Order: sequence, then structure tokens, then C-alpha cells
Amino acid sequence: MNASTKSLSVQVLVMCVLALLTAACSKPEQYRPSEPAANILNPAIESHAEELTVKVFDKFDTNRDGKLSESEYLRAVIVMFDACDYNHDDLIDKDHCPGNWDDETIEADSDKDQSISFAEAVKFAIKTFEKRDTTHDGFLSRDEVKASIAAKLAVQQAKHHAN
Ligand SMILES: [Ca+2]
Ligand SMILES: [Ca+2]
Ligand SMILES: [Ca+2]
Repeated sequence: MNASTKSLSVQVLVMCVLALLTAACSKPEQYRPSEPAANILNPAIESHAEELTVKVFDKFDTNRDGKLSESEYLRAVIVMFDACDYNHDDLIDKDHCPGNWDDETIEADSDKDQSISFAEAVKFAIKTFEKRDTTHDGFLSRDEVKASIAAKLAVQQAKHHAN
């Protein structure tokens, strides 16, 4: 793997983890929204969500059982956090991800200092894991992951339209 391939794969990884988890460094302008309503799942979002779900499972379903356990999910959060923390100060700042500082990110920033600390990220990740585990079986299935990614993409798209 050469350097540029590696950096591209890191970017893709960051995008999909962020779409899954919340927070931030993806590039909304890469989605070419054609449908303004956030609650209508258009085919572009559907296929993008599918693609990202495959990547998330490839990377983070380490025991290959087709579902994400809480520890696999937390590992994804740690990898995501590291990738987004460009200046390695253990904080993800709003400046690092202005386009995606959304309601969830704001909620994750529990002390409201406009940055997500590692502790805030982990705490919030546990909460979102429970929310995304709609079947309450302690695992995130592909469908659950895909649904949360699609919801995230739809929010980004709506936001993109609003701007
Ligand atoms: Ca697994
Ligand atoms: Ca904070
Ligand atoms: Ca589940």
C-alpha cells in the first residue's frame, strides 16, 4: 500500500466511522443531494449507507460474527477519535469539523466547551450504542448500523441544502 492509498483509506475510514458515530470530519459536499427532504431516503443515500456499512464491518467487526459488539464499537470510536484529533491534544475541536458540528456532536460536548474530549466521546458512544441497538440485543446488526449511517447522511444532506 503506497502512501497516497493509505491516506485515502484513512479518509474513507474516518468518514464511515464518523457517519456511524457522530462527530465529524467527513466532507458533505461529496454527497450530491438531489432531494431536499431529510426524511426521504433517496437511492444515493441508501447506496452510500450500504457502502459505508460494508467498510465499517470490514474494519471493526473483528471477530467476523456479522455484528458489532460494544467493545468493537468502542474501538471504532477510539480509532475515529485519533484520526480526527489532528493536533493530538486529545480534543476534537469544532474547527476540525465545522460542517458536521451537528445536534449529536453538541450533545456529546457535555461541558459545552466547543470540543469533544476523549472522555466525552466514549461516554457519548456508549449512549449512542444503546440508542442504535434498536433490537436491544447488545449488538449492532448491519441493518442497525446502516440505518444510523443513512440517518446521519440524510441530516448532512439536509444541512447541506440549508446552507
Ligand atoms: Ca463482531
Ligand atoms: Ca467538551
Ligand atoms: Ca441490535
